[in-house]
Amino acid sequence: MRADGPKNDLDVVVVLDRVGGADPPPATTKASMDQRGLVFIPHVLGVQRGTTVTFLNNDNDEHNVYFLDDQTGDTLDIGTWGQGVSVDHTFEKAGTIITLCKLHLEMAAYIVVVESPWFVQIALDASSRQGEFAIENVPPGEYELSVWHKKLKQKGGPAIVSVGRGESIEVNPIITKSKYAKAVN
Ligand SMILES: [Cu+2]
Repeated sequence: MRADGPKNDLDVVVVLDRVGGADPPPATTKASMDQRGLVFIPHVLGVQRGTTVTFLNNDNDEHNVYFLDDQTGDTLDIGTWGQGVSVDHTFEKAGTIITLCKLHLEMAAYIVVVESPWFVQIALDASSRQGEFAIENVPPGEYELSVWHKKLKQKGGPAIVSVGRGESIEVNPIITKSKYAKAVN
C-alpha cells in the first residue's frame, strides 16, 4: 500500500466490509487508549462497532476525555479523572470519533469505528510511505476494501475483492490527497 501526502500522518486502518450476505459477527475484543505524557496512545485506534475501549490515565495530571463525531459534529464528554484511573466507553455507532481532552488542547486521537471484524491497523513506513497489511480468517465472499486515513482518501474509492476458501489474495490500494483521489489508476 502506498500513500502520498503529509509525512507525519502514518497511521491507517484497512477494512474489509462484506458485500451482501449475513451481518458480520459482533465485536468480542476489548481495546484500550492510554493517556501518557500528555498524549493519547495510540494516535489512531481501529475498533469494531460494539467494542468497549478502556481509557487509562497514566499521568500525574488529570485528563478529560471527550468525543467529537467527525460526521455529525456531536460531542460527548465522558469525564475527567486522575492518575491510575480508567473509564470504559462502548462505541455503538460506526464512524470516525475524534478524541480530545478539555484540559490539554494539544491532545487528540482518532477512533475509527467500523462495522466489520475484518480490519487491520498499520503504520506506513516514514521514508517509503508504504506499508504491508494482512487480514486473516476472512470467510469466503465479496468484500469492499477501504483504507481510512485522517487526511488522505483512497484512490478510486473502495476496491471490490473476492475472497476464496483457503486462498490468499493481494490488493495494493493507494491513498492520496483528496483532490486526486477520484482518478483511478
Ligand atoms: Cu489531558
